[in-house]
Amino acid sequence: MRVRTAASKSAKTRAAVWTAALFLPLAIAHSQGVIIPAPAHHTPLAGAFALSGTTQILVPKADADAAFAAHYLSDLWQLSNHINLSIIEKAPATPGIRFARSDGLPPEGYRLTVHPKSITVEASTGSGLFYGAMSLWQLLPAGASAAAIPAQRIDDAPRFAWRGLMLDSSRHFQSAAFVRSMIDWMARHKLNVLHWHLTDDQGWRVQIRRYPKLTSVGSWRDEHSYGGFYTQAEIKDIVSYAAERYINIVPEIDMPGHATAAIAAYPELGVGTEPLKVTSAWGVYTHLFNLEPSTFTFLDNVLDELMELFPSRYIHIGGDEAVKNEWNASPQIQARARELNIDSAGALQAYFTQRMGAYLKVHGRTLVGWDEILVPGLDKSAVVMSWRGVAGAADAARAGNDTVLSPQPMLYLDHRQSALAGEPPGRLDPSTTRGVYEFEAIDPKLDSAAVRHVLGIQANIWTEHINSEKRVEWMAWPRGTALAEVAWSKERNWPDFAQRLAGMFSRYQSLDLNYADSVFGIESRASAISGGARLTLANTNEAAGLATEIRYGIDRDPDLSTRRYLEPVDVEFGHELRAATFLAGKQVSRIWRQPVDVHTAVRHFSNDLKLCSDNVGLLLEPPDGERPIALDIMNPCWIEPRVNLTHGASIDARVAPLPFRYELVDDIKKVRYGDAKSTFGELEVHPDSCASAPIAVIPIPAPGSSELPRKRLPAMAGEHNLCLRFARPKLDPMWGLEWVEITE
Ligand code: TNX
Repeated sequence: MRVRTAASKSAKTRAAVWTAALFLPLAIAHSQGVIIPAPAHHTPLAGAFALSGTTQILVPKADADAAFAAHYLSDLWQLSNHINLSIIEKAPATPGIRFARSDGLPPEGYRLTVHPKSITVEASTGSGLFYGAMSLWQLLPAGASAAAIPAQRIDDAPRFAWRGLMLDSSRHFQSAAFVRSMIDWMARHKLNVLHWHLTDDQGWRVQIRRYPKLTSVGSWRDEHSYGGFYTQAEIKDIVSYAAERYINIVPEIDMPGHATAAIAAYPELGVGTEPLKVTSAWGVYTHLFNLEPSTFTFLDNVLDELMELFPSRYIHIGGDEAVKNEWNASPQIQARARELNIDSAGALQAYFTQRMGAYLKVHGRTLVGWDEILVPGLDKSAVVMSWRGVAGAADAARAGNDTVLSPQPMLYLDHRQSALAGEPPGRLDPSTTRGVYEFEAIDPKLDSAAVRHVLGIQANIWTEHINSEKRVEWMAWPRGTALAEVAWSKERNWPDFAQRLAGMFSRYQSLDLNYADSVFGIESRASAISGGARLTLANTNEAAGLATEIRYGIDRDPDLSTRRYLEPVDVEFGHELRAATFLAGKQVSRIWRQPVDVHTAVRHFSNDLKLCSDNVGLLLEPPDGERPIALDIMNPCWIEPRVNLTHGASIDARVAPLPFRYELVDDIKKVRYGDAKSTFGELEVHPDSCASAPIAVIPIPAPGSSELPRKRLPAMAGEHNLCLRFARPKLDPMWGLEWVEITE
């Protein structure tokens, strides 16, 4: 027996826990049902409908929308349940599913009635029929080829008209096929706006016939080794694919800032005299479009082609982070400002916004911009997308402008979604699924007139750190699932949502979505025992209040028959602890594994350490693909807490070079470098405070990832927090601490 429990809980506690677990299924039967987003009204009825592979779907004759919804549903069931229902236009003899038009139901709304002898989806619009179908899809448990669907009536309509996700295809490029798959996932969640961030400093991604260099030059970086763009044919195809699924694509051409790729292609658009390259670092650049009439002509021409491609009423012109250094320093811009009688760079941007808004308006379109566009005098027709928190939205709504909330960090899906090991790279400060779920869009201080200006909410997938399509999926779902519920449903109930999410996870699996299971992830701590490690496991705060249980096995996968985790588990060296989270008898996390060896209890990874500061926290992957490193790029420095140095100690560490690819404008002055004494730099160990004299300075032996030679730390009375930081010769690379191990 390799499992020893560290302490024994009383039989009474155990019995209580088990009783709670046994009663759980009853609680589910009384919940709001299974559908995400939760429908507005849900009424259980008597009996059940027996759905199986022979059930037929009846659609009204010549109703293309109904036929599309029916086919979409049947295709989905084919994928998630391996059943193939036939679609017919003549009433069947056997009980079936029926799509029907019903006037008077709200736009996008639907009624779904399950009777023992029939299922009916009714709506007045195509979108309503489609959403009814998406709800019906979820009534069949994933994987089941037949089920008794409880009779019920659902009357549903969305809370918000704008239920959006933003995809950044500039920083990293996704294939057209991936964008279509993303659209499908949005449609399944009744999300209806895809805000497509198509241009930025790091790449121009939309073909413009009139300006071929925007893509031949502007969509490639690093000497043409990274890039891509969407042809107009691909875009048209994606736009109509989205429209069929009731998703409007709002394209964004960012201006006057985030414009480096365009200026690299056509230098005459820029302010400076130096030629620019499409940038391959992240951050905020000072390159802005200039204010020449020819530049406005260029932008108008680009918008002309954009409007041809995107029928959307809303066109996004960015407007964010337009740092005015270049405008302020340029004699031409200043001369132009005098001509226009404009006395500040801020007012120049307002003029710019107004100019573009007027052009869009003439063409029957509405300007959308990030909250920087909200300055006195902004045209009332402009839509303000608040991202620097939520104040921009409240101010816009009060000013009489429509607004969409997409505040960072809550709805910023480039943040990692938990502090668990195993999250892919991203911004460090976690934005959890629960955090998204608990986001409240309506400021209670807004009066009803202002509330009417809140169009809805949106989560943004910025992709600086999301370099693959699989990772886009991981970052998008299930946070997008939580967003969908907040955008659609008025009621909110986290435990109930978490329960329904478990069912959704099965659908994700059956459709091969690389979703994150962080909500139900397992945190662990290890301490040393003789011959092994004692592992303490817990679910994260997100699961607090949910009836989750962790089950585990040693050298075997956990399942309902393996032990439930109730107290720390001792594992001998050479063996592996495997654990997973279960909710109501269903495994809801992937299997977490901890092989136990002499390092398990003593090795601390960057993610487990405290950072010395919190300026620009990122989780970054070293070029050799080792596990991501958590750090503040302004000050890469970690704290190993409470090390007993009474008898001295040994320190081992592994370090990795991380490319420094950040444009920080003036803040770069605050980054320390050039303080190294050896070729590649040194790891410094400071006791108690980073300002103290180092007790060890360990030269880095090689330019790549490496384990440092072991070093002795001198004896000092008592426990000390150790500050670990690097001296480095140059800005790039910066060193990351992968792990540290301190032993007596
Ligand atoms: C700020 S949000 C930006 C983006 C970055 C993002 C990273 C906004 C309107 N501008 O350019 O990608 O932060 O989280």
